[in-house]
Amino acid sequence: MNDIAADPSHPRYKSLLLRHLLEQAAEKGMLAASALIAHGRGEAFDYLLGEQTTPSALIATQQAAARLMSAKRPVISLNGNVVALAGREMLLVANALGCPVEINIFYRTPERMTALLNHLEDIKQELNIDVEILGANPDARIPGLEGPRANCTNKGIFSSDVILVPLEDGDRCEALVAMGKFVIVVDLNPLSRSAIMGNLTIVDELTRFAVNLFAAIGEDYELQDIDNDALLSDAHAQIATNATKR
Ligand code: PTJ
Repeated sequence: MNDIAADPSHPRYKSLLLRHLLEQAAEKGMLAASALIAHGRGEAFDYLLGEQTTPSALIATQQAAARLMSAKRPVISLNGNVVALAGREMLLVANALGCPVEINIFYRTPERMTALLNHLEDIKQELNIDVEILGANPDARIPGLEGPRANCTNKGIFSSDVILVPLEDGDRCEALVAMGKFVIVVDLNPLSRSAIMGNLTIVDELTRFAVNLFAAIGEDYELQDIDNDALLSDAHAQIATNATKR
């Protein structure tokens, strides 16, 4: 690890650490070429949100936990950035829920799939947990999408009723909603198509969300009717307040 990323007293320590995790993942061949651009866009929105979980994002996270716990066939969809930044927490959540995770990447290559599977298997061994990792052998397709990004597994994404899709592409999010699934999105950009298309959108940084979600699993949060537009409006208002503060 470089010196700055290793120094917790640095004011930008958390941000540098996440960048460093992505650098390491890129070296292992886990990431899409545009992964760092996507992360940079997220960072920009996180600045505007104040780099902390808003009260409304925390409530949305607790609702995500309640939805996942009450689902018949929950699944967590993982892409390169998510595995790199929060693979460990996502596996812990899946273990607590007793559900599979599915690697479902936008820029699909066999080499990336292998690198991501190996990384998750290493975490599983380290944690000594038994979570099913799907995605290596897709046998179903998401209707309405072209090309490899439609690939999924019948056992996982295809037959799920509630799906957690952090940092999802807007088209695929829309296609999953059209399949009748309850789609939980995590995206720092409240203006993104995924954020708007999802049934429940958590506008928060992925690693903060992952810690909060794990803490909420097993708690007794009552399922509420979700007004996703109101959650997005809260995020817009937070950004507007922060942007006009100085
Ligand atoms: O691994 P792959 O092939 O599936 O590709 C993954 C990426 C993320 C590269 C791909 O899905 C992509 O290009 O995504 P987009 O369309 O750039 O969207 C990423 C969204 O995630 C943007 O709206 C960012 O604001 C948001 N984002 C980025 N980093 C974070 C984030 N949201 C929460 N936490 C983050 N750390």
